[in-house]
Amino acid sequence: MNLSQEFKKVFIKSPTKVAVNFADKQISFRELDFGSNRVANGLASLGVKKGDRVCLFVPNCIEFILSHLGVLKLGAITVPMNVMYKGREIEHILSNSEAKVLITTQDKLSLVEGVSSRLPKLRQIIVVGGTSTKGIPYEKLSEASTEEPRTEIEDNDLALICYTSGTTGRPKGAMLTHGNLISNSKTLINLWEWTDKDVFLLSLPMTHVHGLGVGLHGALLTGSPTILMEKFKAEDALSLIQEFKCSLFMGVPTMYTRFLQVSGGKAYDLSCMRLFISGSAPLPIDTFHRFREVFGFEILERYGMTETMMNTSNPYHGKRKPGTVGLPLPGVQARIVDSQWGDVPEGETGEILVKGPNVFKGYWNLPDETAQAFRDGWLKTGDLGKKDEDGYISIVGRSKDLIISGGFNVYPREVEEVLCSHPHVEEAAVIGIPDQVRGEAVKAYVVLKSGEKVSEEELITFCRENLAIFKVPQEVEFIPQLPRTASGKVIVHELCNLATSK
Ligand code: MLC
Ligand code: AMP
Repeated sequence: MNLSQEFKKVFIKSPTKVAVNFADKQISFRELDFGSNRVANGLASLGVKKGDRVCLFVPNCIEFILSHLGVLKLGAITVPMNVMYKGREIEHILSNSEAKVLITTQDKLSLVEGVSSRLPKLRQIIVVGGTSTKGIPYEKLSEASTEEPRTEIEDNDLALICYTSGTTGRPKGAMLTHGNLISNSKTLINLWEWTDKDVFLLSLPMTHVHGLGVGLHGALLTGSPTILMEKFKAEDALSLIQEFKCSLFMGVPTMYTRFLQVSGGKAYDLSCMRLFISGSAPLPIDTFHRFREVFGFEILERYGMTETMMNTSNPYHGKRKPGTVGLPLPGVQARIVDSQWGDVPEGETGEILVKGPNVFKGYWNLPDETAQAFRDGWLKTGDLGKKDEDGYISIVGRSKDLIISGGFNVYPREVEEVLCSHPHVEEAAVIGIPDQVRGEAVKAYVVLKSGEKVSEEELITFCRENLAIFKVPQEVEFIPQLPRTASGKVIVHELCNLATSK
């Protein structure tokens, strides 16, 4: 069983039906099938083989989908890369994944060229759109044959490597197999009663598992048309729902906050909608209630992570409890344990562990980190949760050092490393502070080298040059020294107290 075979069953059932609508372009399921065969054959002619990594550094567009499907058909592995990433981040992902081919857009070429001399494994750069004479134009791929490639691909073969969880300062590549992705998608499709009658609005970036694994794959496995947006904008999303009679939407909590900020939002006719789903970050209870008041829908909240796809979901028919992420998905086991590895009683907080066919194979090329992520076959999520009397799980915090801003993960260590690479910075510590719209924002405490001077703006600009925008500190505060324990560890809660006392 592999994703391409599973998609194919749908493609041949409704070949002429619109599969994706993007801006003024439409593509049918047959065109997706044939177009992705062309990409696969084009990539094969460049030497891409089963198991090779192909990095997609492209915003949401039809070429992204064709490229991803083409990569899968060859048995190669898609490495999606957030288009907000800057040189340092790009270099790490391309280098660590040893990607053979990079597919990108013309406006990203200068960023890529800045690092490509240090990437000996990167053989080809394919450029979508534009008129650049650099790289291979994407159109060249679409000149290849439409014949279906013949590759043996098994459940346990890798389909995706998604970079996440840089607790060590550098993101790690989570390896997801065809089996992981198919089993999880099918479970969600059944649970959420997703069918080919649905029309799906996809505005999440397809460079993360929420947009790609849950969103796009779900639509392709059900045969429901996808109305694709390059980027989320609340007013545009509401207009598209109305225009295309969408029935299904998935978003991060920030998107729901933005919907509620649309003036005259109530005037949109959303009677075609069946289900609004939220995940990737905690949905504030107030947002759940206000969304019901204004738009008349109870948002269904679920919980997942890159390493596992989805773990729990509120029910489709039963009670959706705000502030909870619902029940473990069918086939997924979840435990909540204390530090002694014992299950905590109902209502008490512990770390959430998960086990099931959704759980990833490990971190690419990092056997030690992979081993540390598991214990006795259970994945340690680093999320702290508790169960109520009905078994619904609430996420109450995290034991891992993580900030989630707008649904994107920020690992303090990575930001601290960038700050410390500034010539005037002695040391830095980064924390998450509450943010009305994005849930959390990044704040940095910085100690300057003796006698040096640099302004908050200069450091923010420096971070903007080196980090994706969502990782850039919103505030930088200069302090004479960082609070530390006797053993030299930064006392994060003291910094948090300092931030809240402001
Ligand atoms: C955007 N900007 C941000 C930002 N996001 N700045 C700081 N933090 C962020 N998180 C910048 C933009 O570059 C822009 O800058 C300005 O803010 C306004 O951008 P916007 O797009 O209009 O922002 P906003 O309305 O706040 O919406 C942001 C968003 C985006 C929600 C569309 O954050 C987003 O796409 N999030 C999705 C994250 C996601 O898919 N996560 C899934 C991970 S998988 P300027 O300078 O141009 O004005 C996972 C597993 C699971 O977690 O369970 O799903
Ligand atoms: P990522 O590594 O980007 O996949 O992010 C995964 C993390 O996002 C999880 O470990 C949780 O901390 C968080 N997360 C995902 N969904 C939810 C949710 N519904 N509520 C709270 N946190 C969530």
